[in-house]
Amino acid sequence: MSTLHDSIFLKNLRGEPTDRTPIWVMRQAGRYLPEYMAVRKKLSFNELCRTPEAACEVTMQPIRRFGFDAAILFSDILVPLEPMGAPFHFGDGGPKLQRPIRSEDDIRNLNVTEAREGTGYVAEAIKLIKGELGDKTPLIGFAGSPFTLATYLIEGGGSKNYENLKTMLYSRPELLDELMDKLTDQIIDYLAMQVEAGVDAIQLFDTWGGILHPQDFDKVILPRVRRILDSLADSGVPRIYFLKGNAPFLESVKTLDVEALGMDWTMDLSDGIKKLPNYSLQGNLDPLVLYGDHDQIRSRALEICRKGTEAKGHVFNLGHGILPKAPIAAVETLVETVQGFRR
Ligand code: 1CP
Repeated sequence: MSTLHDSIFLKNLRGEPTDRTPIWVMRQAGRYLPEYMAVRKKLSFNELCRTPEAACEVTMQPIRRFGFDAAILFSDILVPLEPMGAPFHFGDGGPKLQRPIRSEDDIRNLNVTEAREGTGYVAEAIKLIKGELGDKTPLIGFAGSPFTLATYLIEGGGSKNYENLKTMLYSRPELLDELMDKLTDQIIDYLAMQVEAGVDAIQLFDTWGGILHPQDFDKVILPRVRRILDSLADSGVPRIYFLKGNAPFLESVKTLDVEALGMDWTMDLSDGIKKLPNYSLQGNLDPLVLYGDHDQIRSRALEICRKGTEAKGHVFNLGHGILPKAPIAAVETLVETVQGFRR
């Protein structure tokens, strides 16, 4: 049986030497791709996530077009919430929960369910994608962190000030704890299902974890993230924790047993490497650089590649998801530049 052992993406996560820097980008399957928009004309976002053949097709689109060094399962962090009893839909303004989850009763009524029953279509998509990718390109599975999911549940969608969540934190912290524990249990089972279905790495997305004071981060977020990462410690699958805005939290994050940490663009990569010598790092180009001219894209990407050679391992990525208006030609220049760099 051939394996993906030689994948430069997996090697960098494990901290093994490679002659070039692997690249994938967050949200690489999505609205900036005309072939994705063509699929979306026929299927709603929810239908797309729930139809394994279609999810497989859009997962493959950026791999075929750009030759990224890793694929990421096409789905969304909110997908496991529906079987828990929190259905949502996606409009132009992003995700909207049918009803926000705020009261004690709302939280008590959420059910931790068998991932294989509630979201078996995700496991099926993974098996199809693995069949398409073969042993050339590894597949990343993922979940949202309990806190980032809690922001969507409590606010009912995206939010600016997180008023409802913070009101709960500062008036009924035990309620927030209860919600966080349920989400943690659900995510552990959901990720175990993905590993069993065949993903080669997992990423935990904590997009909004950076909105708390460090003390609250330590109390509310860190123990749950630790429990999720530890549940995968013996799986043999490398783990990436992406905490957007992680700079004020590095002392806490450094206590996690995890192979790699995602970095956004607000911290210099060399600074991150100095502070996190024992971790592989992933990042950290500002996604908006793709809106600039191509000399800027090349020089900024190369600077990150050079700095990354000092890390235990380095996977090139944007510091957050690619935006819908990113020009295709800019992504081509980025991939050529990073894949052309030699360490
Ligand atoms: O209209 C459409 O076609 C939907 C647009 C879209 C897409 C392409 C959404 C809605 N989600 C996705 C895919 C997606 N989302 C992936 C697929 C794999 C990939 O290519 O990377 C992943 C990993 C996510 C994860 C996700 N969803 C996060 C965490 C990462 C991040 O970018 O911060 C978050 C916060 C979401 C919520 C979400 N889903 C969709 C949107 C537009 C949003 C963000 C809304 C907001 O800003 O609050």
